[in-house]
Parts: sequence; C-alpha cells; structure tokens
Amino acid sequence: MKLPEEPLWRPVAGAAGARPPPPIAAWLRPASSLTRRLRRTCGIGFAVRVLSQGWARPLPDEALALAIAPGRRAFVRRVQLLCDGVPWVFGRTVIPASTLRGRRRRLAHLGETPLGAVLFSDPGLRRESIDFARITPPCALFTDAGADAANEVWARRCRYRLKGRRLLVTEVFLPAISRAPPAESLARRLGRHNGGHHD
Ligand code: VNL
Repeated sequence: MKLPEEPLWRPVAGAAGARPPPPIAAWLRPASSLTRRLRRTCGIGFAVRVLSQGWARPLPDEALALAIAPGRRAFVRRVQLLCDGVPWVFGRTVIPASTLRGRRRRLAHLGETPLGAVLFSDPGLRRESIDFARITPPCALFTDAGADAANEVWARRCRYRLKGRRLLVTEVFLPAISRAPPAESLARRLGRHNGGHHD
C-alpha cells in the first residue's frame, strides 16, 4: 500500500490524470544526459552542489525499488544542479552496499564530480526502468528536494544496473527550470545532436 509520504511512480508521465506542464514535460523526457542538456541550456552558469553523501536509510519506496531490506542503510547522495546559483534540479542517488564493489566503489567518492561522468562511462550500465511522479506534500521527497515554495513538482526515477547490481537515480525538476528556454528547441537551433545516453 502506498503511504501519503510516498510518490505514485508510473512508467508514463501524467498517466494518473494530472499532467506535467509542457516545459516540465520536455525536461522529463529521457532524450539525453540531463547534465549535458543542462550544460547546453545554462552554459558556464551550470554547477553541481553536493548537499550530502553518505550512508543513510533509503526512503521506503526506494528500498522497495532496490530490494533493500527494511532498516538497511545504503549510500545516498543528494545534490542540486544549479544554473547561475539557482537550483533547477534536485538529484538523489541511492546505491545499495552490494553495488559498491570493486571499481564501482568510486561511486561513493564522487565529491563534486557529476555522477553522470562516472556512471555513463561505465560499459556495464543498463537502464532497467524509468518512472515518473508528481510530487506534492507530504511526500518525503518533496521536503527533501527543498521544493517548499511550489505546490507540486515533477520527478523521474531511473533504476539502473551496473553489471547486474542496482542503483536508483531520482531527479526532481524544481520550479525555476520552467522559466528556462526549452532545451530541445535550443539544441535544434544550435544544430547539435545527442548521442544516446540517458540520465
Ligand atoms: C548527479 C548529477 C545526480 C546529475 C543527478 O541526478 C544528475 C550527481 C540524481 O552528481 O549526483 O542528474
């Protein structure tokens, strides 16, 4: 059963009735690396701010998605993706201890390096699923994302496997990103093409 603190994750954005506003829908689409898309839109004003990283209790729906036993800790990294100092995206990555083996241990030592730089260069990476949700209070993720000034925000959540071992990457699109120029049209105007990565 879903608790009121838990988002209703679905494989299609807006499947439950409420639809994401068009500017947000464009960002939710997994057309390319989000970091790359943000860099292209924001230019040199793009930055990653690490809010926290370390061993913590995953949220109940995260534990479920990753088959982590209740009460078990995982590596949780929380970041803001900023444009000119304004948070556009809240990123939350949950990595079970069993995934952080061998050379994947470096995922726990990213520091200010964007996750995508390491994740998407890993040849063992497969995207297993993608889900979308409208996030409203009293969702724990709403509070965690610092979305208090909004009534609702939209998020997508990708579950990946690295050589069979899971991790979960959640991106919450904050209100300020609605005022950004649409990423796709900008890219088209510049005549650039994306090569395939998803994040
Ligand atoms: C990070 C970078 C996380 C880009 C993201 O989503 C992201 C990170 C969770 O560096 O942790 O889209």
